[in-house]
Amino acid sequence: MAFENILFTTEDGIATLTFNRPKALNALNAALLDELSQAFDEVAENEDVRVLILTGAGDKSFVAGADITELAIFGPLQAKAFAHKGQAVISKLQVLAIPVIAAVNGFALGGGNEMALACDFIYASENATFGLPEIKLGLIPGFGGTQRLPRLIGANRAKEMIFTGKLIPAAEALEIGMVNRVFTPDALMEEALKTARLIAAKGKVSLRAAKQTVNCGLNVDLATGLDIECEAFALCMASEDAKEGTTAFLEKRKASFKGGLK
Ligand code: CO8
Repeated sequence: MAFENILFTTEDGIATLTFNRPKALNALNAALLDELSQAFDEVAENEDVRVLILTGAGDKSFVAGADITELAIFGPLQAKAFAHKGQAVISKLQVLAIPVIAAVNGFALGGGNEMALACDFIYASENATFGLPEIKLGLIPGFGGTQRLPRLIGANRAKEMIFTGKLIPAAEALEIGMVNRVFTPDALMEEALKTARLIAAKGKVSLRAAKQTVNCGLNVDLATGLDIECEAFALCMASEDAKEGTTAFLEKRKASFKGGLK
């Protein structure tokens, strides 16, 4: 499938997916969501992709939300179907086995903020702005924001953002723990790539196990989470990567991970 609303490239095991409707501040319309779904399938099927970075085309916006020109004429049933569609695509993103970094380079509003929340962590440029402004449209977040934001920053802070629709700058997003790090606009992509390269050099099996274990653990009690960790740890031990990593340490050399189970 040729993409018209996103750019999708892969280099040295790092895939970069760029939302590409800059005239509409990269708003999410149905066509873009279909392309995203396809791209996430391609990432999931391609064993050579080790890390995915999401960003927005242009210097003004990551994603300014769902496309309001489409959304404004929905009846309740169409709205429900569209919310389901967006949630399904964003859930597909969240369950990707590989690490995903959001490089937020401007507005990350509504569905755009919700997309970033489903990534493993967010880097932001100094000019980034976050928010769930749906309440100002007489709506509520519909792409997972009422669920993922409270889990990340706490119910009280999430409610304040959702009830007021207030937009917050990158520095505040950093302070409340929504964003991991903030860079100058020029440095953002290079820093995201730097971290992606650092991650991509690690063992494939242990990376996947680490992501899955953290994500599964967030939805269960501590004892169950610790059991999940034990099982995943044991699985890692069976990998070539674990053999290489421990041997390299003992031989006082840098590990060279190739991935793959024995
Ligand atoms: N949808 C469609 N077009 C958009 C959107 C959007 N979300 N955001 C911006 N645009 C368009 C503008 O209409 C404008 O187009 P044009 O040049 O043709 O007039 C162009 O992008 C540039 O925007 P502005 O001129 O407004 O740029 P400013 O710098 O003045 O303002 C803002 C930038 C503050 C980002 C402003 O555009 C804005 O407030 N946008 C809307 C933000 C918003 O409310 N987002 C939430 C949308 S709702 C949502 O995401 C719900 C998700 C769940 C859906 C559930 C299914 C039903």
